[in-house]
Amino acid sequence: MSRFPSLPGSEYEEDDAKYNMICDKHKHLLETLPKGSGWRIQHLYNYSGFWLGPMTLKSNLLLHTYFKYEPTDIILASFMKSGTTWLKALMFSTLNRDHYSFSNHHLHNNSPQSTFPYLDAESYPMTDFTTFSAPRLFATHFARTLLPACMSSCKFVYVCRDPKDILVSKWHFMSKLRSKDLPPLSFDEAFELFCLGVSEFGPFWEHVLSYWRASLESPDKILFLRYEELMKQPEVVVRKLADFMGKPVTMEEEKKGVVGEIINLCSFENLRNLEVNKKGVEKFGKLVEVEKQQFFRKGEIGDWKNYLSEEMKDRIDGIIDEKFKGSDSFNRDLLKSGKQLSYSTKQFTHNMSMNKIGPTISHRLQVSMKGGHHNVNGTPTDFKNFSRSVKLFVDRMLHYSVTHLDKRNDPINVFVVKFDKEDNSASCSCMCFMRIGYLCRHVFCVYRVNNVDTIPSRYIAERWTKDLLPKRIFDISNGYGVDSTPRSLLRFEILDSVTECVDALRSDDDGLSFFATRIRELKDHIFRNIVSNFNSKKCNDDVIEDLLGITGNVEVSCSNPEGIRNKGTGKSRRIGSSFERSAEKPKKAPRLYRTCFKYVTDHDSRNCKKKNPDSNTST
Ligand code: PAP
Repeated sequence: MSRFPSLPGSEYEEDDAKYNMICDKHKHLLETLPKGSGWRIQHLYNYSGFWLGPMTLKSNLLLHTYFKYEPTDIILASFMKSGTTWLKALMFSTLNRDHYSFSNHHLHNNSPQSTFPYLDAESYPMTDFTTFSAPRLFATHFARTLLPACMSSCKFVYVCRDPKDILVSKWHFMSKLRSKDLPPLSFDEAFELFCLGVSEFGPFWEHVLSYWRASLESPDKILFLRYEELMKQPEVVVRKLADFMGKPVTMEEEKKGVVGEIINLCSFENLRNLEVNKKGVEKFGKLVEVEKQQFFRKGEIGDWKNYLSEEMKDRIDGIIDEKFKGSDSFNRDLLKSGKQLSYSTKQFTHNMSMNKIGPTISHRLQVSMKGGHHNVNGTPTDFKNFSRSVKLFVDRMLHYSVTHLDKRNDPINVFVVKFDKEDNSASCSCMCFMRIGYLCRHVFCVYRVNNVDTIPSRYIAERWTKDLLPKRIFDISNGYGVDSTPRSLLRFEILDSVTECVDALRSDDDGLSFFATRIRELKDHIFRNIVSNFNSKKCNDDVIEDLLGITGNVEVSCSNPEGIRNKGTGKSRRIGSSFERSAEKPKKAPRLYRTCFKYVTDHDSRNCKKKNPDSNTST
């Protein structure tokens, strides 16, 4: 394993230290990761669920440490032998169509592989990509989950191909590159390895699904293309690519036939016959060299028929069906173009009509589901909306509007609850669970409607439950001002034990019912044998003695508490309580009566003696 020596204090010292750490990690991984048979070299290593060769594993570590992505980057992602060379040529010539004339094009003298770099072949020190102008193009065979998560803001073009053709193409390619020290790899062995998923950058299905799942998160960031679709309708795909890369084909260009020029330039026949692609080698990193002509073999759909028996075909198809079962809408449609509508597609249309979406929208959704909007003259926004709807469908999410009413039944607010019937998960637009960790009542409304009577375990906030915190926190001695008499301590101990048991058995129905039975038995026993004896012995006197600490035959007299003397007044007056004071009749404030011109509280103008001297005599 080559390490990178650096002079102490040099400006690269820190980087070199990082690189040496990567080397150590790489060495450790090679020693510890599960191994499988390689197609080109002896071993592949299973790293995070994907099979990689030792050098690609190292490139992956380097990528995570040194690659600085730009949000404008566009990445061509593919499983090996899915049409990367073709797509490289198409993407490069579509994006740079203003820079080169088609009669004297860059691709006439440079191979498609050299047009933009592979991220998987990077070695140390990594190429400086900062000089590339935006949008930068890169290619990778790494599954989406092996790329840095932050790259989710970049755009991805994912090209996929019938796995049976991939198997055949890859076997030919790898056989040519296979180390001379190893025995040749037979097609049967390659088939077996492919079916087991042991294949560079594989398993194939996990690779496809990694991008498919990412596309559900951000449908507008990943463009799915099929090799077969490209063969049948190249002009549609080129327009789609141009749109996606932010350089749509203009009317003027359409008139000039630019799309046709791009397709001809990148066609299999044209590229294969260019001198530049016939001779010489393509370098991948420092160690791998591939003859350029190896990238152009047959370029056909269905070459597998010449290699696979009926049984082999069924086995691969069965694996694909099985692996993509949970992703119905993706399913085989993405892999097989031009076939009859699959059962899942029909089911999809049916579901859409059940959801009161008419056949037109339903058809549009189908089209977008297959990765295109060309049949419906849709704009990119339409496409985005369709994809979103597809996502909703694919997610199997049911949407409920929960209306919040006031006392007069007027709506105050409407919340949208998304509910997944499969696993009873739900999310509400009020984000209550996200914010404070409790399910809101809107979700409970939906649960009630759907007869969900247990809260899914993921929503049970375990962080505050007693059994997860250190036991000593709940020790009675930590309580503030608690009664610590032996009897009280015993009572606490009993309650704690019961709570602990209930907490521990929280999600174990059998355990809970066992515990409930035992507790019931114990309770019956206590009430039958202990409490009844205890009660019969007790009389009023015992209770009084218990409460007041005196025997029942002592006379008990109670009197009101004595008043507190007012300091210094000498008067034996109790200070009234606030209640007594408020109950007292408030004294009237004296007022000046203009009739008698006195400050008085006992009369007013109606019964003033001065005004009415006889008032005393009147009744
Ligand atoms: P890679 O993964 O090594 O980069 P990749 O370019 O993805 O290889 O796939 C090579 C396949 O694409 C070959 O298929 P085959 O073995 O079945 O023939 C190759 O012939 C085919 N191919 C290359 N360029 C083109 C093209 N311009 N048009 C159609 N197919 C092409």
